Amino acid sequence: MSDQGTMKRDANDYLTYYNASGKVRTFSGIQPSGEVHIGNYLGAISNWVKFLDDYDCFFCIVDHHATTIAYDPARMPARVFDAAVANIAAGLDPERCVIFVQSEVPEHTELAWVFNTVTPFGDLSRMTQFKQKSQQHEENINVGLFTYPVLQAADILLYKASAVPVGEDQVQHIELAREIARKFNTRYGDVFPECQAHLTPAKRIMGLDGENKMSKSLGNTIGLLEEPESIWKKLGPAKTDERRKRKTDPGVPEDCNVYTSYHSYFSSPEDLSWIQEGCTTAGIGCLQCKKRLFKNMLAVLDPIREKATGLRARPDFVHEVLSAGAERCRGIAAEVIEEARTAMGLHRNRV
Ligand code: AQP
Repeated sequence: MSDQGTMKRDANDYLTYYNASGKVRTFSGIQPSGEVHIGNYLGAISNWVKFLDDYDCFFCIVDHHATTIAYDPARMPARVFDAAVANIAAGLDPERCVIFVQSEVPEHTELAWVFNTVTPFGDLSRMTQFKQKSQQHEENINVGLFTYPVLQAADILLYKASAVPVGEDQVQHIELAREIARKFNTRYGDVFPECQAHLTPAKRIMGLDGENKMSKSLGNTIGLLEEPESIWKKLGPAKTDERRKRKTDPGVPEDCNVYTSYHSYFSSPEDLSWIQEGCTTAGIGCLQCKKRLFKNMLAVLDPIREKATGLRARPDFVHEVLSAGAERCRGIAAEVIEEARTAMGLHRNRV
């Protein structure tokens, strides 16, 4: 079945792809590089769920991306499965979106090669994530780490996705993907849309250390599916406003990571006012404040964890979702890669 839609400029003059039903495509991905955490959830996955009604949605477990850092091959299948479980449990209804694994659609890597040939080396060298990851993984600065954003551009544009809901750390990559599409289109004709990043208010959730972005690889996370006792063990010692050395010292909620990164997104406006009043007058202590956060977090996380437990008991269902997703994607990918090859003259003239 052909998936052909149309390309038009949107209200902001970005070249946009509309599928055969007139819907804009969404693509986003998550690396199976560790436990899915509340930063991933608040910054990205919860936003993906909001796209389900109005967009043609594609969500990918990007395993090729995860191989750019050292990993244990024996654990990768379980990580991919866990990522699928966490995302479905968090609200990615397989009836309303496509969920699949990147390496099961080989055209991602073919398109990445094509995009390598239109991506300026200088642009890639300016990518902040490459600089950070090179420092974190000094012993393994591989070319894949450097060309990571090119593969990411291929992931998105292989489905002609225009809307890309991500956390703030990925905005630079999405802007580069748009430039790559423009470079390709200028050289070979309009094949790819000019994708745009979509952020949530929780675009950069800080880790429990209060110093770095919450990151799977930094050990500063609260897992989306983590058991309550384990979450509480982490929240108890979590850094708060340094002014509050004693319970009688007033504090400033805006200078407290527990308030800005977690309460802001898990707690009700009434609870936020209660903290504002209690913290600034030293009417409540940090422990009381954290206990309220813990209760509010569990109200959101308990149903997700319970759903995940149900999914783990039905592994065949999860694998069927991923297999069906890959099949759907391979159909679209074959058409788009053929369009790109033709535009580039990569076909034989048969007589
Ligand atoms: N702390 C965060 N706040 C808001 N959004 C975040 N995202 C990640 N961390 C935060 C967003 O989650 C989506 C999936 O991320 P990813 O797992 O593919 O990549 P990542 O950004 O590399 O995630 P991590 O946790 O930081 O992993 P490691 O440590 O392996 O590098 C993306 O949309 C991302 O923006």
